[in-house]
Amino acid sequence: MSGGSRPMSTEMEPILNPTTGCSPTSADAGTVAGTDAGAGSPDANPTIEVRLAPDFFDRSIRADVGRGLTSTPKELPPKWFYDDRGSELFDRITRLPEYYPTRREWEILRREAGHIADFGAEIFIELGSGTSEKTRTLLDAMVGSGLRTYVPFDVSEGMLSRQARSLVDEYPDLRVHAMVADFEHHMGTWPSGGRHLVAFLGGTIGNLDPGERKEFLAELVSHMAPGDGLLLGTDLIKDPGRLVAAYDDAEGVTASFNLNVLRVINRELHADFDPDRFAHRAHWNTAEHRIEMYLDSLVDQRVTVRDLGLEVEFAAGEAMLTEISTKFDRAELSEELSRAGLRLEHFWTDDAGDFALSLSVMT
Ligand code: SAH
Ligand code: AVI
Repeated sequence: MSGGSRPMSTEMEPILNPTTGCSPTSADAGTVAGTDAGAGSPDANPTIEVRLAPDFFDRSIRADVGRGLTSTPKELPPKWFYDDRGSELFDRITRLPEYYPTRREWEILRREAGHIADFGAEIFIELGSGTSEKTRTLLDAMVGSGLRTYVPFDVSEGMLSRQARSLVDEYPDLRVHAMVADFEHHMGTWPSGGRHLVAFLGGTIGNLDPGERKEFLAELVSHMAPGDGLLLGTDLIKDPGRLVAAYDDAEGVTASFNLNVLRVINRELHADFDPDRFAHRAHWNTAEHRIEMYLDSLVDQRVTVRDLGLEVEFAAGEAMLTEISTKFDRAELSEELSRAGLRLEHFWTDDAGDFALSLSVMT
């Protein structure tokens, strides 16, 4: 492994738990914390539980890239955007004038934090937590309403452990149990012992296709108890011009974010992608109501992925799909949730009606 910026960094070696093959570790000096996150007073340090097997990234990036580059049309899954550089670029995207979702969701969170705190969660899990920046608005309200444990859950270990460390300083009365894990594989491995609220913010559910969303919700619900809640951020269908601009900003930050996936593959699999020979493109697919991000090959070219023993031909103009970002309306969302066994209780939007935050409860 070369650079220190892959999603799971090597700064902190996981300590394997021999019974599970997983790795509960503490952020300081790698001692085993093994605390019961549901009881007792909070620790001075966060628990950082590494659920990913040590070869997780090697195995899954190989499988994903091998499959994606040999399919027609070619595609890559968005999970590989988020090495340290990708996470930083995403953070810059959230501040761009064209990228409204983060600001809009934050507006709703500020307005509804009291309502959400009234739900009375004792354990609050956030899937794909990233910087947990917006979440602090909720934590401020929830700590006074019985919240005992916050579980940020993300594949990006570097970002997650930095955030977990500052969260324990900011919220001394809260237990922080961070999980380095994949929501497509490790759902339900979080602490038990109280009412759960699972948050999935930012519209990340829209990065899954309909089949993946169905599987994701079914798996999630199978780990929830009646009365547990799902707090879900979803971007809404709107004028395609605004949507395309949000994914193709004037400064080119989204283009760098998209092209970064080629750098990740070059580093991790010894490939020789030349990012200057690809162009970022955002397309609104009306039928599927989603933005599709592509990398278009600018020339006829051959790319070698040494670790996979793979040579891949790209024709000039050939498009490779790197991300979908689905946009919803209330009726469709409510239907999808209800098919999964979740009853929509609240559907809040920002004043402009751009973004929705919903609270649904397992029946
Ligand atoms: N929730 C934050 C961050 C969204 S960016 C916000 O609203 O701003 C998407 C986040 O999901 C990234 O931090 C990325 O590392 C994480 N992520 C992507 N795929 C994941 C997966 N399969 N399992 C866990 N986390 C994932
Ligand atoms: C993380 N996810 C919700 C973002 C989105 O809007 O689909 C990722 C992103 N891709 C380009 N810009 C932002």
